[in-house]
Amino acid sequence: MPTVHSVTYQLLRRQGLSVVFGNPGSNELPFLKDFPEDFQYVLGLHEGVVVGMADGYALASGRPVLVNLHAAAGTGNAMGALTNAWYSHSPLVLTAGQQARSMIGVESMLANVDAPSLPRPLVKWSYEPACPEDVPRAISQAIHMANLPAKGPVYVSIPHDDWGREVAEDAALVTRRDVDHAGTPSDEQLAGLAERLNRASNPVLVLGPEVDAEHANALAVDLAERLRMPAWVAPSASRCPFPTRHACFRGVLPAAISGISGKLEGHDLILVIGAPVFRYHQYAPGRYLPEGAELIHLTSDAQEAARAPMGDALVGGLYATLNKLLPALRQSERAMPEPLPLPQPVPDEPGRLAPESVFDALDELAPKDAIFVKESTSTVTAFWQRVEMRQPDSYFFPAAGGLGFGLPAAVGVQLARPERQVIAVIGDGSANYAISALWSAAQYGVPVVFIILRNDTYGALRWFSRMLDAEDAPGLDVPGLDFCALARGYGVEAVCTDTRDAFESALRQALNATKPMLIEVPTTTIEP
Ligand code: TPP
Repeated sequence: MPTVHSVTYQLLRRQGLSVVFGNPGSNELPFLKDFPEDFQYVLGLHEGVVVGMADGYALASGRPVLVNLHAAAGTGNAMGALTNAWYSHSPLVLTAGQQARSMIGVESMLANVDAPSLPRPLVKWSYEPACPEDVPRAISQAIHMANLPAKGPVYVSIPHDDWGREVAEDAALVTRRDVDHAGTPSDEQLAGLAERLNRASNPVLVLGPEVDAEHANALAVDLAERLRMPAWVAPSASRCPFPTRHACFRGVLPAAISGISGKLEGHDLILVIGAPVFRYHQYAPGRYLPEGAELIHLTSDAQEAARAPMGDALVGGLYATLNKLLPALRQSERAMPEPLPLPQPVPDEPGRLAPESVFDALDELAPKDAIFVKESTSTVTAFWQRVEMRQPDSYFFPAAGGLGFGLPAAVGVQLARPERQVIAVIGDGSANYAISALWSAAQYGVPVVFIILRNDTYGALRWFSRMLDAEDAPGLDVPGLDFCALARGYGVEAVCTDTRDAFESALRQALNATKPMLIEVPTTTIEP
């Protein structure tokens, strides 16, 4: 007779979830027992690292990924990382081991009391099967829920005495299911959309992470060229949806209400694709839209569409929608936007590089298809200005701003995309939240180049402290960290470089290496 264990592994294999990111405890051992040889277990030393690695893997592969956490304590440790996975629409299938069924009620050690409530509201669906026989079906439901638009994390709690239970032959039917999404706008909806775009005299495009996730970047370029309109990246960018040296590219919009309407002043139609409207951050109230502008929002996320405070929305598959829309658009005769000027070099200081100088070196030396995982909050603008990104999946930044994403996500992205070099650019503040990801990189031989920008401070918070008139706030500096020592402690080779020449030569060496390397760079502070 098949068991919960055998049918579940059959299901995971059939659905392509054969890489398991986890950190085990006793509740999880019956699931991990007889771990099949065609599966890979990737151990993270903290659940924030486990979810961060899985998040990177899911974002870079576009596929659901299995995570195995330890009961309530493990789930709790994972929650910070889940904020990013939730906002990046990462299809994570989180499972957590539960106490044996008969021991949950008495709240024995490791009982996850009210398990389905624990990860809410950072999951799309959360469940503990009512009986052992329902476990494979529940995991199947979790996989399909995670992967249907809008994608996102889901959670299943599984009592550890369920795995050995026998199930009926028909339980295996669940392993052979395909559940697909098919949603494009109707011909009338498309004609209406095309009419509004064709009629606009000065339209502007705002692109979000879903464009990159759907690999609709080239369609976005066609659209910008067809209507000869500037293309902005939506605020709080977690991915790069548009080639950054294209003439239409304008950069990332500021994450403030007044800042956005200021930048979009003069446009009569704002077309937002694959982003929330909008993901604000700084409190700078003002008008949502510039005078005379209307806004149209295309997204696959019904919640994003419904919660926007302005504009009309069309909910559907972005790739399919753009593909059908483009032939209905007239070629505009407006002048093409002028390309942005390239920024000037910035001089280094003795013993400290300017972050701009680090980015210029990266732009020159990194492979043209490198993938950047970025988590240095004060250098976001400088990075987008200086490092050219051309292809889909070239940039990942924590989608909820939750630090501790960068180091582990870089490991997960590199595992998912071994054919492209991953370069992690991480601040010295950010690096500490999930530093043990270095151990996973070393143990699994994942050749990420880690660059730590050491400005000895929480740079972005220093800037915020001036904005919020709180410059005397304590706890904003992080002196005395030695990342080379930390990296070596976790088994990663490391070097500290304080001149541009030394950095370039370390970078060349790291790019040629077949194992991870960390480069610590003392840097000056800059404005975000
Ligand atoms: N804790 C978490 C988990 N996430 C956060 N975003 C913060 C705290 C608040 N925070 C935002 S930016 C920042 C902090 C602590 C500073 C990050 O410093 P660093 O990585 O050195 O980058 P820099 O701003 O100096 O470029």
